[in-house]
Amino acid sequence: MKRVLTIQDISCVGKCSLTVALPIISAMGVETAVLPTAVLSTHTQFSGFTFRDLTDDMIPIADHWQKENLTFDAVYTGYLGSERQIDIVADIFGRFGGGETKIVVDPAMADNGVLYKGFKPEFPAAMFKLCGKADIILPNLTEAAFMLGVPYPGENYDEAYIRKMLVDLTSSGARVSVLTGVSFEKGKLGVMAYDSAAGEYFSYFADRLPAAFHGTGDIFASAFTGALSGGMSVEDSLKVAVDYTVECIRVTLESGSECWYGVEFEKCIPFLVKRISG
Ligand code: PXL
Repeated sequence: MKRVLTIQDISCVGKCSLTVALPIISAMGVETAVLPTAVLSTHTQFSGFTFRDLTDDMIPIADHWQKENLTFDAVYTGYLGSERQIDIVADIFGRFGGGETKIVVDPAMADNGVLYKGFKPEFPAAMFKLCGKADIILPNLTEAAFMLGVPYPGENYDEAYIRKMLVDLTSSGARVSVLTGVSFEKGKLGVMAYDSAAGEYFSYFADRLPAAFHGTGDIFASAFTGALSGGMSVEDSLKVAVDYTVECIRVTLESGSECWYGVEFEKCIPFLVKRISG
């Protein structure tokens, strides 16, 4: 059985990070080991959340796994709360990466042109360095702009702009860069990717639905990692992740019982399982 390690926080309520990665990757038939970086009562878009930092537990946990000779088919990181956690994650990549193990970094730290609450302006540069240790990185346009130190383009860009951004992202050292939430045509939304080893671009779009929900980036990254570690190509894994994310948004809109902090990804797990079964 394939085994993924995912490193991110537990937001007890909020339909993001580990409460999304665990069910999605497990449902895809991949064992999901977790390294929780912190426990929050909710994600940071709520006000008044509690925060228990688990940074000091990360190295002892990794030490134990090494003693047990555990290995992973992929290591996938999402929201990380501090530069110290980034340094520890880089160390963990060194211990468990290499060979056939795929490293996936979702630099979850910003959206809609702004950094999430609590991040200092220096944080994106540290995250960009971590991206350099990844096989595949999955930023949205805001995160890419922060890491590259360029203004957030909003909706004012064309394909040439995105291609350049993708190439610039691989200057970190990441082999494949993926930009999420890209649109070149009214009514369409999707992803564009660049494989720096092959010098090839790839894109995949779906119908844009009339709503945006928090947490869909984590759903996308989890479905992508599950598909990739299950043996699919990067391109096919991106298609699965786009299709699943769009289905989650569609079902949530249809249900009429939308909650502001997330989509009804749970209802769409049968769709996902069917989608990867061919
Ligand atoms: O969805 C990304 C995410 C993960 N974890 C925490 C967050 C957020 C986004 O706001 O606050 C704690």
